[in-house]
Amino acid sequence: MSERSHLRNFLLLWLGLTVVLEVVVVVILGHDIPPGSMTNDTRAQHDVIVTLTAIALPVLAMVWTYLAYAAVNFRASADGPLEDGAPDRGNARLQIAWVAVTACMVLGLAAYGSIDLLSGAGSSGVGSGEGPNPLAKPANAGKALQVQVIAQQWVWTFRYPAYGGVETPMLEIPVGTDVEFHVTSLDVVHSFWAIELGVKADAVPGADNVAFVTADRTGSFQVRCNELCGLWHGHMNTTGHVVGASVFKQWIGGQESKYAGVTKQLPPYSTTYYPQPIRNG
Ligand SMILES: [Cu+2]
Repeated sequence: MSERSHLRNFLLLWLGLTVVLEVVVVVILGHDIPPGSMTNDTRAQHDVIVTLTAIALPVLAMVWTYLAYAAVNFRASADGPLEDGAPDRGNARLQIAWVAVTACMVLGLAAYGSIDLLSGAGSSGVGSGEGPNPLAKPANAGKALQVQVIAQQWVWTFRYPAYGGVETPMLEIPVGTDVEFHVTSLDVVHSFWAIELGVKADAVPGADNVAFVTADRTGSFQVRCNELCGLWHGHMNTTGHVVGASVFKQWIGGQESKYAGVTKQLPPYSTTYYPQPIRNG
């Protein structure tokens, strides 16, 4: 077979596999690609992951197709070794095409990411901790419900400054409301990962790490520590809930009265806490 027919066959197989993969992975399974669609942050992350997957599939298909095509066609047989093709050294057309296509992909992705970052359109920082002064905020950030996430070896507690500074081991947030997490730690570095909310923010002692989220529907979500933080790191899990506004009001009222005695003993609400050794230092 001539080089030209090999090239044509390879391109046809590559195109075919790419179409099949794009249909199966992006069109049919795309909806189920994590992290789901519970919040504005997960929707933004989902769109990015699907886009990146769609771009990566042709590259994957090319590698797979070439490997399979070469294994089948370019192998020695019982009749003797296979005649090798001409070396591609100095093939300017191939080199230019290779550099141009990969450069377009990389620069295109850089533009896509930069535009999304600069416009901040609906992404609100896509769930990452942005430090004490977030650049990407929701439109009504001033009215967001503040929830302080306090990490320590090896439990999570959540403080609601708008409700008398009550601190509870449970995390509930109201649906359809902008929530402003203030993530911090009392001892070592942890990471607050609310999986189905699409929120992941480092919890650092003495730091106030802000992450926004707005949940679109009610349901539960997992909270895990995502930074190795000691012996029981793997045990640092809890389940949070997104609930209706009236359920939230009732719940937080219950927490306020349940923990009223404890709340009085707590240090005043602060966006940062310093562990004892640092204070002593
Ligand atoms: Cu931890």
